[in-house]
Amino acid sequence: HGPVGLVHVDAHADTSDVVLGERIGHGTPFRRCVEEGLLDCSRVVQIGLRGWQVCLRGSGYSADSYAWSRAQGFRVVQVEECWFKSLAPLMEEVRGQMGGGPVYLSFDIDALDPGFAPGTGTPEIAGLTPIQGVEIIRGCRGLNLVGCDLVEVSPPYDTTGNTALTGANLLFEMLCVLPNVKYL
Ligand SMILES: [Mn+2]
Repeated sequence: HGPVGLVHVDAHADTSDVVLGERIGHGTPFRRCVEEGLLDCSRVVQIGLRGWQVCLRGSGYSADSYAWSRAQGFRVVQVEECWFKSLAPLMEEVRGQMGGGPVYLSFDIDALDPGFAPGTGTPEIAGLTPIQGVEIIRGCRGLNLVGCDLVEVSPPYDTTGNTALTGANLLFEMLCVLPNVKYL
């Protein structure tokens, strides 16, 4: 596809250079993507970012992750901009940003509030609601989506199974907005 646009939904930017001494890890993928020329950086949006504890702890994570994102041309929508409102208007803007080029959708379950999805390794309070998650995914309808994922569901922490239920339903929503899906 060449460089793709990216709709990244997450509590964390995942743009660190090195985490706990490792360049390849769950906190570094989008730094590596930029280095490898995989992203059309003016068509990247990161939604739901917070993760204050990780920044303050400073345990190998970078505190300036959002500044680095913005310096690449990413749009950063911190979670405070999402509180108490529908994200349908935001997604209208995102569709304008993405245009008709190829887009990848990456959804980290920890973007949601841990009250809804506690089964994950780095929970952060004050997150998105499942309704907002669905609004984001449905807001991708009409984009040239070329791929998508749902990451960071951790069964050992998911004592009720509710996180898996929510993750599975978000994946179903993604299948419903993928273009060119052959319905059997
Ligand atoms: Mn995350």
